[in-house]
Amino acid sequence: MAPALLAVRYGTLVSLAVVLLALWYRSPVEDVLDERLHKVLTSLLRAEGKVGIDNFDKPRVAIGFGGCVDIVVDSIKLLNKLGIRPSLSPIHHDYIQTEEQLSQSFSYFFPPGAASERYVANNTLFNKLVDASKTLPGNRWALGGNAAVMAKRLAFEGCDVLLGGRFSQQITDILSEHVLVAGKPVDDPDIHLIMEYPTGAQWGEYISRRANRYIVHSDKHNPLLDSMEDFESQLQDFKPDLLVVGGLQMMDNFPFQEGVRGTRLKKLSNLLQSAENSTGVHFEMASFVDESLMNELLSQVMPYADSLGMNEQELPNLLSLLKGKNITVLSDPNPRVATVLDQMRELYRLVNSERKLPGKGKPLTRLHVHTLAFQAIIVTLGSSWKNTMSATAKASLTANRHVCGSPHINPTKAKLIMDDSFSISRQEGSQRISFQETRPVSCWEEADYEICVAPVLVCTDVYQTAGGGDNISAAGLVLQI
Ligand SMILES: *[C@@H]1O[C@H](CO)[C@@H](O)[C@H](O)[C@H]1NC(C)=O
Ligand SMILES: *[C@@H]1O[C@H](CO)[C@@H](O)[C@H](O)[C@H]1NC(C)=O
Ligand SMILES: *[C@@H]1O[C@H](CO)[C@@H](O)[C@H](O)[C@H]1NC(C)=O
Ligand SMILES: CC(=O)N[C@H]1CO[C@H](CO)[C@@H](O)[C@@H]1O
Repeated sequence: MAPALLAVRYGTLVSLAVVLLALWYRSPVEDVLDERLHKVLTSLLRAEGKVGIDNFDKPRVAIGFGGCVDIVVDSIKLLNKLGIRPSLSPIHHDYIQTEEQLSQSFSYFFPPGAASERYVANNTLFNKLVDASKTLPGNRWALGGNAAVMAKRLAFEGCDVLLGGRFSQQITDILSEHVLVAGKPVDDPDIHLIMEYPTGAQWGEYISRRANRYIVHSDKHNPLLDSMEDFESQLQDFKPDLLVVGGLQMMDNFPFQEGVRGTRLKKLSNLLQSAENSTGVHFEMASFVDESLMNELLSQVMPYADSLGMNEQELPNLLSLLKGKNITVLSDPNPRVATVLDQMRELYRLVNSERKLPGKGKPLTRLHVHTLAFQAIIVTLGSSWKNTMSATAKASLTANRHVCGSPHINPTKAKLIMDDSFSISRQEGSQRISFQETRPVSCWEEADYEICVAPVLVCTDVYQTAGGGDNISAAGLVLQI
């Protein structure tokens, strides 16, 4: 027998032995779970594939504002390198000025695994953090910022995209291959430091309950929305089907000169109000803690959005503020479906009853909430948003693709954490929907809207959590325009 053939034969025998061994070690329970996962994945892919993008009449999306370069590091390695110790008194700070405050703030968000983003009002400290990150093994650089990430995702999904933001010449050149950039290049682009951690990471006594990130930045361009003028001047010619606003959390706790923030938001408000009726407006929420900023957004920006996107932290925060209560800094990072749906209904109702009044903006017709375990979208019946079921499936698949860092979903790196059935409300006697593997997206109608809920195949081998919401929201929007 030729040696090559022998080698092949031998190889086959070895792999057969490996397969047999693997089978030997597998428990029947695992097999059932795997089969379930496979079915859910196949069904979600089918639901996603039901509708596509028309390549001859691509959706046109304009997105503001800003962008940055992200430096992504392992948070614990970075803190250890700088000798920043866990704090025994976890405290939430609106912004960060000292290493001690950073430690207290990180100690507050890390154990529950809640996403958080803070302004650093100390250049020395911020530069020290970034310099240490640059030499930390395993660090990587990426294009960041809500608007830029959403722009990239929408372009990738086949849309024509106009992006308002200021980047270095090099990044502008790279971006320009896919999206039209409105905003002059800058020499010193804003940097965001993304401190990631996996589930079960340990820092002193603290252990993270889920994978997430803590972001710090010290932006100079983004808070001023300084690409707005260039963006506005190109908007008329671009004629978008959809106008997306995100990245406004960069204004949170930024030391503006008296009156500047108000002036910029007023300008943005006028821009949104002058959008054509046929242009949908989507506002992507973020981690806001500055109550006066949030109130300004509530009066200047949100009323002119047809659609809102947010995560499980941002939803209760916005709701609380709308009900005249305090900002909620930290909420349950793993809420149940019933809880989130109740909050979504309440938000939808509150916003729309307010907007019915003359001069209070347009009706809210779409609300997308992304959580770790599931995606939920509410769309007003008869509105122009299409394909809600497929959009929810796509959002769910994108969550896995993003966090695992791969467009191909590997079922061995995924798990379902949503229960076998869920109650559609916390109200007693509410209907329960049991989750069908072959039809994982559940959609039903209530009042004047449709709700769709899809489970997420949660990625168990985390590559990156930051930017997840943006990628997911963008993926949800793309099939609905
Ligand atoms: C800013 O950070 C540096 C480095 O941690 C620190 O030495 C300095 O005291 C901080 N400044 C203020 C005003 O807190
Ligand atoms: C847009 O809608 C508003 C309010 O419904 C209406 O007054 C206005 O005429 C519309 N504009 C166009 C160009 O259709
Ligand atoms: C909640 O509101 C009260 C009164 O307006 C204020 O004193 C308090 O600091 C607020 N708490 C938080 C966490 O913002
Ligand atoms: C952080 C980030 O940008 N993640 C992904 C979002 O989607 C784009 C476009 O598909 C990917 O290239 C990014 O890796």
